Amino acid sequence: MRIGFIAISGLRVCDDTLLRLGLSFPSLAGRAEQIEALPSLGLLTLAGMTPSRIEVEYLEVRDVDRESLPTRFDAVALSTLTATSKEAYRLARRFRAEGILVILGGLHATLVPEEAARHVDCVVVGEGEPVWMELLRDLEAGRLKPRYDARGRGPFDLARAPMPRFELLEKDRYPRFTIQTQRGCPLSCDFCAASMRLSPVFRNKPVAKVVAEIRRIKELFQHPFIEFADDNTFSNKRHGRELVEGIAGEGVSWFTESDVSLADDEDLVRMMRDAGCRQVLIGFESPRFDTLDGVETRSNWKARRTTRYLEAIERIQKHGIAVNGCFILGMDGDTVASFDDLFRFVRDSGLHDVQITYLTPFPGTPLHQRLSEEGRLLVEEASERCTLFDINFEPSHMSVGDLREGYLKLLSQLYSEEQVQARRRNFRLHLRQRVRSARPAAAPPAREQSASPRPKG
Ligand code: B12
Repeated sequence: MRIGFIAISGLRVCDDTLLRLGLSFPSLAGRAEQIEALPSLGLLTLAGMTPSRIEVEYLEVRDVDRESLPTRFDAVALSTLTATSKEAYRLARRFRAEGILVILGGLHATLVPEEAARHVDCVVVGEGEPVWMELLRDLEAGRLKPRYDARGRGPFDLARAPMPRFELLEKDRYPRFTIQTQRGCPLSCDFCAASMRLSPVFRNKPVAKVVAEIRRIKELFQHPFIEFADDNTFSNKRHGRELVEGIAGEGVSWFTESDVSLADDEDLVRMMRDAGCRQVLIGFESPRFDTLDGVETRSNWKARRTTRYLEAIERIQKHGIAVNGCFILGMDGDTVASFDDLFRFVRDSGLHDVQITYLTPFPGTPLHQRLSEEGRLLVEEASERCTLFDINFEPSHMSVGDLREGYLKLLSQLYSEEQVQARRRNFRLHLRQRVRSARPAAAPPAREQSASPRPKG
């Protein structure tokens, strides 16, 4: 039996103007280049769970319509996100035409399994691990089922997480590697289409397993930079400390995502820096309480934190960890004044990096359901527009045109050389102050010493 683990690679933006504009900014183009090459950890993880009697390969397809199709597999495991789901369906049709079984999984298949089932032989809903061994047995026995739903089996225990098959990756192709240290999120934002949709329960992976994965990557690749494929690495501070203590000795540089409560624990932030953390991405979403009011559905947590955003950014960056602040434009509380408000906030916050995206109604989320019920989706089935950089809904206090123009203008302002240099200069100041404050106070020159009376005895 031979299985191909196939990921659809590359970033996606439908709006050509935005794409061209975005790529015209060196700092944005640089970031895009760094991240778009990230491999599919989901597929490498399932490959790691696949018994050695089954031959496995990991491949990436960028152009699903034109690239030649590897036909040496009995079955392919396809992973897809909403933005590339239609491409995945076209790719599935090509494999099936060759008599190759297509198994589809991932966030989009989990969010809309009925739609996915129309295009493939088998859909896996939820996390892959809880059903993968059963699926393989069925596959080998020629009785693959059309659907395997992991959600009814409870959250996968990350203490049983397999070692992802990093060795399947092509050498020298990946500037960065992803490792996952947790799944789920204690928060519940109505727009979120990330890991909490696979299984809402927040869980941490044992630190020893994370360290083992880092060591595996170090064995295979020179000076790897690690991106934690987490939604909220440090929402559990106690585990966060254990994690940082565990990876401190590994000598790797890393990046992760966490919520703003990270700033509540400066000791942890200091430990993170010493353990190689270079940047954290924080979903601030909006600096305005009114705009965020009700978005986090459990305790309105994000809205209630807006007043402490500036202090939080300072508390993290002063320890030498760059903050990449993420903001969403087009939420119901936003008006045409929100663009300039955000520009001023970012400028005055000292943020080292910033990412702005459009509110995106991913199918299967409460936001999508609400906007659909309100008749505010522009095109119901436009999954290809779920890129975070394309508009697929009617904003409440401005037109689609206002939102797009405001976004493009803000992007040009935020990524102007002047603003990028200002952010970098400000952050370098932090680094210098940090080095200075870390340096032990110099002893007064000898001459002076004689002036002070010698201590007794
Ligand atoms: C790393 C990452 C990337 C990487 C790698 C993507 C990849 N192929 O995995 C890169 C940088 C390439 C990327 C690109 C994009 N990303 Co991205 N990315 C992430 C991130 C940070 C982590 C994903 C991850 O590695 N998770 C860990 C693994 C273990 O989980 P998993 O992939 O879900 O796999 C599990 C299950 O889903 C399932 N499974 C997955 N695949 C399969 C396949 C089979 C056959 C089976 C049985 C099971 C299965 O089993 C796995 C184990 O349980 C997430 C945020 C998040 N935390 O989810 C955003 C995220 C997934 N990205 C997102 C988006 C929008 C994009 C882009 C569209 C952005 C753009 N405009 O270009 C592109 C699309 C790229 C593409 N070609 O599809 C959204 C997707 C939302 C959605 N529902 O579609 C997320 C959730 C971020 C967000 N804030 O909303 N991304």
